[in-house]
Amino acid sequence: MRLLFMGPPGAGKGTQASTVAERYSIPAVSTGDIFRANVGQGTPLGIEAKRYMDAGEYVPDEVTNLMVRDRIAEPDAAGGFLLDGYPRTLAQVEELDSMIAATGHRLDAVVALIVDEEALVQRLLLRAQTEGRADDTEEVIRRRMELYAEQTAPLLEVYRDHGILIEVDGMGEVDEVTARIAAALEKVAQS
Ligand code: B4P
Repeated sequence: MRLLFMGPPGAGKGTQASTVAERYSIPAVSTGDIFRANVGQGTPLGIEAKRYMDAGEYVPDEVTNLMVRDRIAEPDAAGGFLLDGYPRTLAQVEELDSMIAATGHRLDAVVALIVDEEALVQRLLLRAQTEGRADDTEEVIRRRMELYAEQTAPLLEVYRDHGILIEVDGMGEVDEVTARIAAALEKVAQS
């Protein structure tokens, strides 16, 4: 399976990705996690990414695309992968299309998690108390939402036109959302 998880900040992408990836025995690749790991290790990529992430801005496409290209070329992704938080811009969509086409495969499904804006802000403010992420302040959260609406939400239409978009209600308990995603993907696996 080659899957994408999309949705605004706090929609539950990272929360759900690991469970779903385990179910299909594919790696869950989160661009946000890779950036954070690099920030933590103080690598040149981390130093560059941190400037953007702390402000709630997207890391430039050329940096992000190269990182994803390298990651999905690794042997564990040969049989499939779940990308969480990528693509986020039209340039990333185009780049991903060419990466996948070069391997002779195609995307199986794009799962979009739908959650009310106020619930998103509350989830992220709660996470701020437990994890202390630099980009989980209310001001930065609002900027991330704005950027999502401007640059990423329109991408859903691209995947809808390709007939591979699955919209899932992301409200409610984590387990309930997991069950909804599993039911939707089961249909894809059977088709
Ligand atoms: P991400 O790490 O992708 O951050 P995110 O959008 O907040 O999603 P995340 O996966 O962490 O949170 P989730 O919704 O699961 O990106 C961070 C930054 O990295 C971006 O702002 C950008 O700067 C950069 N970046 C990443 N990818 C990029 C790209 N492709 N291009 C350019 N820049 C990029 O969960 C949020 C919280 O909600 C958690 O605390 C969770 O416990 C809680 N939660 C989840 N489901 C819940 C539920 N059902 N009920 C209650 N709480 C729930």
